[in-house]
Amino acid sequence: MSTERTFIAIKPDGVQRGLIGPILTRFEQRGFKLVALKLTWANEGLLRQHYEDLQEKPFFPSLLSYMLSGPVLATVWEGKDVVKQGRVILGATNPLASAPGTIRGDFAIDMGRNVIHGSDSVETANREIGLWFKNEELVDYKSALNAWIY
Ligand code: 3AN
Repeated sequence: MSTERTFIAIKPDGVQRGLIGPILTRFEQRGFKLVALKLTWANEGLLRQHYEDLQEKPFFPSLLSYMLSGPVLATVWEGKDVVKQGRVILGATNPLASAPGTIRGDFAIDMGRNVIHGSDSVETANREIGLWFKNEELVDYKSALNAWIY
């Protein structure tokens, strides 16, 4: 069984808008296993590391202040192809290109308030999980549901 993992974060707008429940439900219903979850107010140092590839972009200051504006729900999910599937569940970065049925396609209008983050590759996922979680926060358990999903 796949132990691929991805990092999914509900951004401050998603938390404030009460979208935690509906978003977690989509990952659970798809069959992915939750292995870590915490509500946390990120600091600038963490966000600069998280978005290190975007530091030179003109929108970086507004991205930083958006991500610092409230708590974020940080999660880790496990399962087959979860990195790619997670990106499909999220929808495109620009909500204009996000299909209805995706999280951004259903809940977002503006690229600067696009509700959710998901890792874009297995390598990025491992890096992001390491940034946001300590090893002991990743919970090791057997999901009884897995026998019905794989
Ligand atoms: P994604 O979150 O879909 O992986 P990235 O990593 O390219 O997209 O961008 C990270 C975040 O930066 C996006 N989620 C969005 O909030 C913001 N962002 C990306 N591109 C733009 C842009 N052109 N204008 C404003 N914000 C942007």
